Amino acid sequence: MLIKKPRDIKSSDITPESVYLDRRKLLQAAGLSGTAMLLPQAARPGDIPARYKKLEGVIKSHYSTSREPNSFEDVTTYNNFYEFGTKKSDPVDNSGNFKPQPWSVTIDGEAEVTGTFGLEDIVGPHTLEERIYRLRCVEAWSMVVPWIGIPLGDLLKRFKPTSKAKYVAFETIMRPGEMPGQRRSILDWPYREGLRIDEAMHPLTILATGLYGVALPNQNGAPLRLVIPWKYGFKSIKSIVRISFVETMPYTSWSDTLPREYGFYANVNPEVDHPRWSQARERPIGAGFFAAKIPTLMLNGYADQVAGLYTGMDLVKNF
Ligand SMILES: Nc1nc2c(c(=O)[nH]1)N[C@H]1C(S)=C(S)[C@@H](COP(=O)(O)O)O[C@H]1N2
Ligand SMILES: [Mo]
Repeated sequence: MLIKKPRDIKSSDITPESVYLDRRKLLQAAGLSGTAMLLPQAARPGDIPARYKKLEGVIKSHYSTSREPNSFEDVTTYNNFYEFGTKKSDPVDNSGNFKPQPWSVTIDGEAEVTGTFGLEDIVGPHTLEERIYRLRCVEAWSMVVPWIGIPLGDLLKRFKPTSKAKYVAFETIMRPGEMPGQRRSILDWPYREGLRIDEAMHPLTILATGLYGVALPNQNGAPLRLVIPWKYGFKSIKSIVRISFVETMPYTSWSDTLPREYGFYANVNPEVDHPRWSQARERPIGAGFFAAKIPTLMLNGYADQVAGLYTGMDLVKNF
């Protein structure tokens, strides 16, 4: 199907997520920077073990959904991170020896500024924001997570991409000694992902360094991972060590391994099913396995904000 430009969307098409996103505040946030206030951390459901480092100076973002976040336990014990194994419990069980510090990220390709930078140089100059986003997995489950991070676009602009930079490619660290899944050929390691540059620059796209007020647990992609709220979870690549500005559509782990099942865009779309299951509904984690599924929203509820990126594109072909 073709999706419409935001202004052509009838009120009857407007997704229920818009009810959760305060549109007036969204507009404010889109138009004005620096309007967010420093607010105290609200009390959070679930105990956060003291070993996790608290992140300071975090501001609340107007881009958050007001849906109830999943518990810290849900968010950190039900994960996909194949570097640690393919079961949902493998990442928490097998990532204890992973060392996310010290960390550096290489920025290369079509940009005026390139090089290898320490994590502080990458994230340090930016204000951390809390963004409550729902992560919708391609496997038809979802979770609401209070992420902490920076808008990816703010970071990318510092490296002055050239006019040849049409896409941004990302790579996960290769560390088979600490990542048992990498000792088996589950995927063509390292895990790689990519975005079109306009998707990467969109204000909803963030690089996360934490969740629930603390630094990212290993199983969630420490110390730096992508979160793109309108795309299936697999686009949100974890433990990033390389960001490359490239001219042509980059290799991406899932769509190049199983192109019939996973597309480059991987936009959440209830009308385009996975060849082996429906994408029309999703199971909210935490509600219990037998709880009713909820309808999946076009672009995960962010059609108003991001449909314009795909104007004129056939989203069945470009799934
Ligand atoms: N490097 C890497 N990144 C990854 C994955 C992975 O296996 N390896 N799994 C992806 C998938 S399929 C999902 S749904 C999300 C899950 O993120 P979470 O565990 O923080 O909920 O991570 C994504 N990022
Ligand atoms: Mo996923």
